[in-house]
Amino acid sequence: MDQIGQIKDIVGNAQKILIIQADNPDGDSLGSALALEAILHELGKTPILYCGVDVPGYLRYLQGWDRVQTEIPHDFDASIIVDASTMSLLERLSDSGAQGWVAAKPCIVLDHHQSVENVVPFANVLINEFTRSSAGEVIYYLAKQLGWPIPVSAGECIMTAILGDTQGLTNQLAKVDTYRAMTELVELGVDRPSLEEKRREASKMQLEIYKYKGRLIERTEFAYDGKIALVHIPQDEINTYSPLYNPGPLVQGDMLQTMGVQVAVVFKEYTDGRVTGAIRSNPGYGMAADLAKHLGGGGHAFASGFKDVSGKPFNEIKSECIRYASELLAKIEEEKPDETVQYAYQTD
Ligand SMILES: [Mn+2]
Repeated sequence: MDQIGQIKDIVGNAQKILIIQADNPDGDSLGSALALEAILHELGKTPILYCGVDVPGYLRYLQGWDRVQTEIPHDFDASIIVDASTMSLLERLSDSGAQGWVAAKPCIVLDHHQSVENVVPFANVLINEFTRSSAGEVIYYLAKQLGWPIPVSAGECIMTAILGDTQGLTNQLAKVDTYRAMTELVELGVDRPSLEEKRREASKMQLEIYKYKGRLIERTEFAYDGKIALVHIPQDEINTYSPLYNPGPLVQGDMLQTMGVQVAVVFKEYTDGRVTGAIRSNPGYGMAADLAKHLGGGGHAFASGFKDVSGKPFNEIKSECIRYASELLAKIEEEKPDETVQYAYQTD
């Protein structure tokens, strides 16, 4: 049986379906989960939402976010993991001891990530379409293919998922099919301007966050001729500011908007020795996935992340990050046609 047939079978035979988000909930993962919830509800199923990590504040404008529970229920017939296919992002699930429950029931994975290691070993169906902009887009086309109903509420969540991963349809993840899905969602009745307004309202800064942003900008370091921008956030600032606003998105866009900068890295250093890095790169410099992979993580060409739990000192991790990012940038520049050389050649 093909994957579509298998999905039909698993969903058809299940009543209670657990929808699982990985430990890094973003607009795509929450949007995908809520969209699936609405679709499954229309199909007469009983969907249950789970994420091991609390839904971040900036996503709490999406109706239904408060139905996401942080505990795995033991009573369900099948599960669907959205926007992740690696066990590295499902640590809360394995730590909770409930992984066995999930593995014992049929499990579907719906993802779109480029480089994936440590793939979910118990998935019965694993769909990882890396040509899709987002898990939301995967779900949209899957629902169409399966003839599943897409209520407007699901459409809003799918649009939110797509806009999240494509940064408002501005990055190269947005392809023809992405725009097609957006068009059809508008036809369905989804009102993008009102979604945008809710998003902006939910992501407004408190005054102290605005001032903290200034401090982060002042502390930003530059390497490799100003092409790499880095900022370091220690534990006490994570404690103080993270509950109010995620420090990464606070400055990373501005870092990339600084002339010359092609890649921006926001490090978080925890007192237990953990170091995480959020990596973003500019168009033409799609090296984020490669850099993250080298540092033990993964993701997309323009947005990725890693987590180092080896206990290595922060400065070592940072140096290695700068070294490898410089190497990747040098490689990209080597492959680009050199306009100054051509110009010199023509005038000679
Ligand atoms: Mn995604």
